[in-house]
Amino acid sequence: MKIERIDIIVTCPGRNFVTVKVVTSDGVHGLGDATLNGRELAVHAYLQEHVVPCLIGRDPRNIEDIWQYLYRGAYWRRGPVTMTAIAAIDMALWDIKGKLADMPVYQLLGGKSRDGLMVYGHANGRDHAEAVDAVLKHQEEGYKAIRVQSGVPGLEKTYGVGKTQGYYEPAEKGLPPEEPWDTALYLRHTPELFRKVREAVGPDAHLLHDAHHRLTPIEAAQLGKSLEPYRLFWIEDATPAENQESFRLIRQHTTTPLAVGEVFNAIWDCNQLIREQLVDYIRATIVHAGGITHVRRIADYAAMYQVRTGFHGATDLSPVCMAAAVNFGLWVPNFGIQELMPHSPLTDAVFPHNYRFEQGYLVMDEVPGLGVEIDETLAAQYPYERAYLPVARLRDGSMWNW
Ligand code: KDG
Ligand code: MG
Repeated sequence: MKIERIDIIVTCPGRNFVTVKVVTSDGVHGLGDATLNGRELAVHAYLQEHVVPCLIGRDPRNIEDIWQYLYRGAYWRRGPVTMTAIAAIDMALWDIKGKLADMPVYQLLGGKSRDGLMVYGHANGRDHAEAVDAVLKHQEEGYKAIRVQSGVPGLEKTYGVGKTQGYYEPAEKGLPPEEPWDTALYLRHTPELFRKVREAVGPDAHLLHDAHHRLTPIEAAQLGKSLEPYRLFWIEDATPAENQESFRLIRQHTTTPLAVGEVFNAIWDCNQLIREQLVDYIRATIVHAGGITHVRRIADYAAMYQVRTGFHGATDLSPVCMAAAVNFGLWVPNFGIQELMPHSPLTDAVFPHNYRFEQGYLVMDEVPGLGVEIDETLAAQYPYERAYLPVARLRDGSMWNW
């Protein structure tokens, strides 16, 4: 059996997605997500120019060898563009293997460890009252775990607060919008937000919060400490993790659990964080961290240190990635939680999939492969549109982490 053709499909049903379709000489095909928010066409070019020509004629069943070929063989290792391209091919090959075996990918990984993946939804509001309402609405919908983000008085825009309720999409068409940021205001208002939310939801709901890389380590420590009375499930991306050691300082000051890694692309990005147990949840995800083959290594390594998974699942991760995450999460022994930002109905129509939300969990049936397809005719009606994530600036105009 040989890889006969690889198509790279770019579509924008409301937001951009890049999808790889690997077609074999046996007529079986597999899909992989290759979407890198705001840098979509860089991955497209990497695949088109540097990956696809090398794979035609290879045996698609040799997933490990193809992974090593693309990683070691590039000489230039790691980086989000490379690892997203590798991930897309890897996902598609697992999809093919599942279809060949007539089994879901979770069966190939070792079978089910659980019936469903507990997910967290995104409650947000322009102010605390709106955020509390959104949390209660999520509870009614069956969510057991809810991430809470609120507007901060004095800041015209805040990370995580959508233009419309129920759907959050940070990327905007055109060039990157600029947003102001003020750490002092945020640190003052966030404990009050969680005091109100905990009071409204009662003791059972799992509450999460994303600091989105905005804080220095000592500020993150202050936030963690101030949120301890409200028993958060985690604080996410408390500080940028290029310097993995910086999490030690946060850890020394707070027992609020920590999650990090949605921008990681290799096991090396989390090596020290896991080994020194500086975090509780690792968010490196299938599309941006080298696919199922590599994320499995990260999860196994994390399991040795009682670090659990908490994969990224924002709207820029396509239903193809979500299908892979559901298969992975059904198997992985050290599963923690899965992020779920539902896609728009149009995106769901472009990518018909088997996974679904039931009573706070993501579940899927025993279908072959990843359990996701692409409607290419519909996808073709929505061509690529340039879009970027915003950038952040402090009050004095300095660039900050968005
Ligand atoms: O592309 C960036 C988004 O995926 C990111 O801003 C979303 O932080 C995010 C999250 O936790 O979902
Ligand atoms: Mg995040």
